[in-house]
Amino acid sequence: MTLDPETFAALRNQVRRFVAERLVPNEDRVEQEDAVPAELVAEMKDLGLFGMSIPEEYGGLGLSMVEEIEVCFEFGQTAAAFRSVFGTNVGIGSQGILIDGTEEQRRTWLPRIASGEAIFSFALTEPDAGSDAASLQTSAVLDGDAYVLNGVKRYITNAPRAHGFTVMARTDPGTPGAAGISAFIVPRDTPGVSVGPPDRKMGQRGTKTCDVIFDHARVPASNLIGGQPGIGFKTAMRVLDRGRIHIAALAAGTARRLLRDALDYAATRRQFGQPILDFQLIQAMLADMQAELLAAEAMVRDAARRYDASRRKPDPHLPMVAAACKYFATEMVGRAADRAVQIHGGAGYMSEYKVERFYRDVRLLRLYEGTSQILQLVVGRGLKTHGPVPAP
Ligand code: COS
Repeated sequence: MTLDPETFAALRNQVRRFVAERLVPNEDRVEQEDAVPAELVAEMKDLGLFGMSIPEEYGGLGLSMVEEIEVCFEFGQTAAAFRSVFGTNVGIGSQGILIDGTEEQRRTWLPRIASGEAIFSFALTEPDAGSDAASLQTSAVLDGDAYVLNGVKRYITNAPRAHGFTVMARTDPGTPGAAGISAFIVPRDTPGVSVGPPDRKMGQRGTKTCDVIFDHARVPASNLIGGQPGIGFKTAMRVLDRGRIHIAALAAGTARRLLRDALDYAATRRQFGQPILDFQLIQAMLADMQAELLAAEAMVRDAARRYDASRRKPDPHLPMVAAACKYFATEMVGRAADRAVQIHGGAGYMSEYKVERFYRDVRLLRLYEGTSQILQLVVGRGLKTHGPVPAP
């Protein structure tokens, strides 16, 4: 789905104003309180952000990927916690249901996810299954008309406030690896489902992650995503292909903010009798930030176009495109944050300057939804199987 250009331009301008006028001024508050203020969450719901990727027929805004990444570019320009409030609803929490769910599952869950009434999380990672997702051990055993889930999921974003989870679990203990895995919709109020204490993290204050524990949790068999066991790993991988483009856009957005902050600082900070912006070694760092930012934005836009096209005609190169895009953009924003701190000098190490916070916040982008090394592997394997990604 794509909005008409005028409607989308209006939405993007609204988001841009919301970020500049409502979110940026509240960044310090989020850092201090380790929470996103409730009134801002309500405003995000009113803007329709929780359902931006969900088709209109299920109550969402129905943005295409090409449109969604433009919203991500805007949200990247403020503290990561704001996007995280609705990030799992838009991405990894809902997309399994949309991509592979039955029509009944979509109609039951997507409208609540789109409105923000239900917060949904994606539960794949376990204590002993991170990058090697296909080795997950959470079990789901069929017992009459229900599956009984047992296991622990780790570092699950938005789990402390979630109303439901898409959970990958092993339905066939005799089949190791990906083929024995199925995906389920698990409401938080299912007896036997509990969450651990919030994790303490390096950065991204205001975002929430924790363990999710399944102790003989009975889930109706009708909550098996797609109604078919054994396809859950592929569902998870498709969800992550999409999520990786979304995260890449976020990384590019944050690099834009870092460039702005570094440029402003360099223009006002004076040393040796002149603004440090006049020094060529400072200009070189800014030029590298600018060049790499332009490359990442172009790459994300290309990946999003390919994603939308792949919805109409499957593209075997898409996992490589998504992986390469997240790999480049998230590594790029790591370099951008490092340069921004360097340009700030000693001030860049101090908490009152925003670059110190972004430096910690962006570190996560190279880890979640596929580490840089797993993404290299996806591209490398793809090259062996499918050859290079064709030119656009
Ligand atoms: N789309 C559709 N199907 C996919 C796919 C994709 N993007 N990627 C893999 N598959 C399919 C494969 O085609 C294979 O199917 P067949 O057995 O029918 O051929 C199956 O899934 C298993 O794939 P593969 O053999 O590549 O699995 P591996 O165990 O080797 O793992 C990696 C592949 C490492 C790439 C995967 O485990 C991964 O992405 N790990 C990172 C997990 C992650 O990002 N975690 C973050 C959690 S969210 S914060």
